[in-house]
Amino acid sequence: MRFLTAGESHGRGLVTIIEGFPKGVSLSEEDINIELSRRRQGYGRGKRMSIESEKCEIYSGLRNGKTIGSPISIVLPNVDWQKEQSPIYIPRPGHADLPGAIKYHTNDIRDIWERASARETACRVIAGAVAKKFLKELNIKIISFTRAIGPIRLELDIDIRNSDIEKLIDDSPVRCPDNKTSEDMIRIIDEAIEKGDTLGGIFELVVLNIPPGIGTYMHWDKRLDGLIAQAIMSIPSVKGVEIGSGFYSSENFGSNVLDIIKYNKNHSPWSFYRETNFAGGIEGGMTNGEPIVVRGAVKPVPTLRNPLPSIDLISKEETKAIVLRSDVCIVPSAGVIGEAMLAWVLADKIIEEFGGNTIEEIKSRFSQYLEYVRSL
Ligand code: EPS
Repeated sequence: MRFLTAGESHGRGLVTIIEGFPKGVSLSEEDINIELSRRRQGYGRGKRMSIESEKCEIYSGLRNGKTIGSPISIVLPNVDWQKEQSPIYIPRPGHADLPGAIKYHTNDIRDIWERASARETACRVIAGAVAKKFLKELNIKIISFTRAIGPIRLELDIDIRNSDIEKLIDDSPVRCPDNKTSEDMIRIIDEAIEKGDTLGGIFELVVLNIPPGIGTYMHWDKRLDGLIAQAIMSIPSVKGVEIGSGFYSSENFGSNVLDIIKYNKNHSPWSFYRETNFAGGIEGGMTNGEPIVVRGAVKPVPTLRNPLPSIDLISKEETKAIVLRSDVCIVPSAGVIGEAMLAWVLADKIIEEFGGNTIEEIKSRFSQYLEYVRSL
């Protein structure tokens, strides 16, 4: 499978084209709009998000509410479409502005600004919403939450299998399942708002019900951990990706952080299991049957209301970066985008490994494999 996105932040709209998606999966505009509205929320988003309606239109690839195997094209109109766009000559530190202007031989950074905008991540969420419909058929679920905003970090261990967790995450304006930490996170975002500054943080993704053996140790470009890292790192503003307790493990003895293998015929969902999950559910580029855990480190948004020093590309004089409306913190939205990218990678890998053009074929091969794993 692959997906392609097109569109600029203040252009007419965004287009997503999905190729290679199996036939027979039910899909509606509403399924996608729910995910789009999750991306739009989050304490710290700017005014733009209240302007956009985030209602997509499916143009092709569906018949009677089910995919038909042909390319799926989805349009998301921009309410804030601006026909006339003035040139911009002052790049923001941390954005694509300057390297993009040099690359495209221009002093006017408008074209770069418009395409490098995080508006494009709405397309990721659209593709991810479609991938999630596929994963749902296989009972695979992805949950995300905010682990940190700036220096405020959720230190508790989260039992993601607890069914109350999702409600706690959804009820928190910063998508953090602990009330006290949520309040502290909101307080530090308020501090950034007051100072005209911005904040980054860490989102965490957890995949449940994924069997062992998805992915491969055979080739560097097919390893699941590598594919996940690329997909998460490709989200604008993500500057670090961690699988499981990657950085913590690097500071410890192997005997403390390698997940001991256990066996119990009655253990659910599989007889081979681990009591710890430092590996984040991946060993040798493959799932090991434990939940997949991935973290994305997000840098602070580059558009500051209290702008940083920069250089005017025409005069080459020192000046201040341009001040425009901006998000202050996008970490809660980045978690939703991370879910989408992870859903895409997993759906793609499963389709590659279990083959077939229709959901029925894939499901039947997948359940045969589950039966085998459960019989061990
Ligand atoms: C963005 C700047 C802001 C954000 C935008 C990304 O938009 P605007 O310049 O229109 O105020 O809100 O994010 C989105 C539009 C979105 O859908 O997430 C930027 O410069 O990257």
